Amino acid sequence: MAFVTEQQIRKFHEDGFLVLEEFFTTEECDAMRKQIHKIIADMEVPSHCRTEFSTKEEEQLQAQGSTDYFLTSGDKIRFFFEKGVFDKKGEFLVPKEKSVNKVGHALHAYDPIFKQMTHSSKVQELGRKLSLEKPVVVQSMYIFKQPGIGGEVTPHQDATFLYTEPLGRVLGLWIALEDATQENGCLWFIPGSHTGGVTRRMVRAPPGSTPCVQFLGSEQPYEDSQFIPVPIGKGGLILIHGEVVHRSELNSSNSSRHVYTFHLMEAKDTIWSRENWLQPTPELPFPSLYL
Ligand code: AKG
Repeated sequence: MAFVTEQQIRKFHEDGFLVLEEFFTTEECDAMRKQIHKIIADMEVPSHCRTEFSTKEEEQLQAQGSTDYFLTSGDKIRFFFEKGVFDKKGEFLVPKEKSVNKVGHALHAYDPIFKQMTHSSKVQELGRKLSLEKPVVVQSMYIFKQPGIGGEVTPHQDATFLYTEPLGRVLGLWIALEDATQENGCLWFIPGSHTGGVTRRMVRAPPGSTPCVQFLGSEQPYEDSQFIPVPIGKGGLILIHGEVVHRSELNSSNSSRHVYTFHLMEAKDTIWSRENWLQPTPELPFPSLYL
């Protein structure tokens, strides 16, 4: 693997993100892509996507169904779709492998290939280089950024969604399984934006409410000129500080931009907010990165 130098670690602390090209091999990337292909071939379409609704009550039930599906996905492998990919009867309007926006949020726990990559010795070594003492894996996602329809991700800080006390304990590892370019929707960052805390938090709404989460505070306005594009080759890894501001654009190209991403938390002396949408469960307490 790419050896991580002290200078790179310093750069990470300075910028709030770090690019590590060729962290995973082509073979490892292809193994992940092959595995997701199998998972999608076997996927069961969630019932709230199949429901035809015509009355207000049915509409509410459908919204509640998708709320529950999301809120209880932290310890499961579940499917989240692009808009407009189902007809009224819940049948696919596009090939099903082109319909999925992402798969989340526990591939790292329940799928053997993603589990192996998440806990690979090079990821563990990276954790040690970053002086993480008790890192745990809180969630994972496979993001497709489908050609032509893969939606934009608006500017945000991951700690908005994954809040800890103190801050500064969450890290994203974002692995390009194909080249990520400006054309197909690479990440963009505001270098150095990770030092001012968070201005917006997404918290669980009271049980039974729709939507199931609400925002406290608001995202600051950012200028486009503050962001820099960060293209990266297949196999590259971007390390993302929990408070650095980042975004990605709509993929209007003809190529997909698959990534596998997961988040770590340094659990030593850290409180995971009970208000986060994502909670550890008896079935899946956050697993230690170090096996
Ligand atoms: C995140 O995982 O926090 C992202 O911002 C991912 C955005 C993307 O992959 O386009």
